[in-house]
Amino acid sequence: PKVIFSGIQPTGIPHLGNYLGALKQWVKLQNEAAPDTTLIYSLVDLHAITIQQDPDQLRKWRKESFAMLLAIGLDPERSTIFHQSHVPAHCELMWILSCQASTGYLARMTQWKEKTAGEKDNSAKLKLGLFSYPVLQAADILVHGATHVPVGHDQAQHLEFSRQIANGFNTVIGRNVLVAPETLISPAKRVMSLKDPSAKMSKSHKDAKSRILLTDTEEEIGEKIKKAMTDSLDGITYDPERRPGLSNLIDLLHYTDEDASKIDQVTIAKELSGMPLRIIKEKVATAVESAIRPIRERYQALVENDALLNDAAARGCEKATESAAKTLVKIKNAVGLS
Ligand code: AQP
Repeated sequence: PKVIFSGIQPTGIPHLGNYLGALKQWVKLQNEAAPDTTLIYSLVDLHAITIQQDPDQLRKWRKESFAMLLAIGLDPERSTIFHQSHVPAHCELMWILSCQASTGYLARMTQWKEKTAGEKDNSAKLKLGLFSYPVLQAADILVHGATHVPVGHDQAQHLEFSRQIANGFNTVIGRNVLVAPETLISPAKRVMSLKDPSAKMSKSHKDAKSRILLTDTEEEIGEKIKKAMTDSLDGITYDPERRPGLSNLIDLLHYTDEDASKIDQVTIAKELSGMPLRIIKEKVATAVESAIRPIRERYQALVENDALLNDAAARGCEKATESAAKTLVKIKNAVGLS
């Protein structure tokens, strides 16, 4: 049977990129899963602290992110939804895998290179946790024996690392203890920043207008899309290379509008040609608002309900602890720790 695992960092309210690139697919997988498929979704708070966080802010984000996972349609009875730090087996496996992981391989990770660019001569500032992040990510996946991991395009390289570490570990041990998971890349492309369409939409970017949060009001969505960066070329064409801002808006229409989802982006651009950009932006804003509205409304009710959130988190912790223990015992046994 399939075991599906994925995670999201509780580093802010999830944005449209997180939703279209990952969370929407989590819900679809849940709703279409065979009865014997296990679904495990984690709020990876230990990953969140690889960057300095304010403790009160992090506490708030953990709760809000949990509420958001329920608001998008995850069902805590069907799926295991939990805070990573509640299940110590993730860290235990991480240590065991760290003893196999190659530092050369980790140093070549794009995310490490990007996040540390400019700091190379200042090793006191380069943190071990950020460097070994992919090992913890591998542990998250492998400790549950995940067979399938749905992620956005930007995570493909880390997933390849998890596969390699699983295969490497099995080779050293001489038998298949760990499952090398398959990557399920989300059908949606990367959603780009509304302010700098060469960068992905991100929770941590300093300009809040660069992203649409799943809690944004209709007015906020309209305003952000109205101000989204496009270009001054004539006409409406779908050309992500030369016209990344406009193409990002066409992508958003494709992923959020019922009719536009049935045709490809080049055809959408043809249908829109002749319309003023202002009208196109209004169409995009309307489609995004109708995709987000039900989520926002459910979220508002859930985030107030501490009892429900605490119960769901406790239930998730219990189920995840049980799932992780099964693999951890086999691994400890394989390396001589039991
Ligand atoms: N812009 C994006 N387009 C499509 N998918 C995206 N994901 C993130 N940004 C986009 C996918 O969301 C899932 C959870 O991401 P994460 O919480 O691990 O954070 P991240 O990938 O580091 O991106 P964020 O949200 O922008 O956070 P910060 O700013 O803190 O780095 C992943 O499956 C990811 O692929």
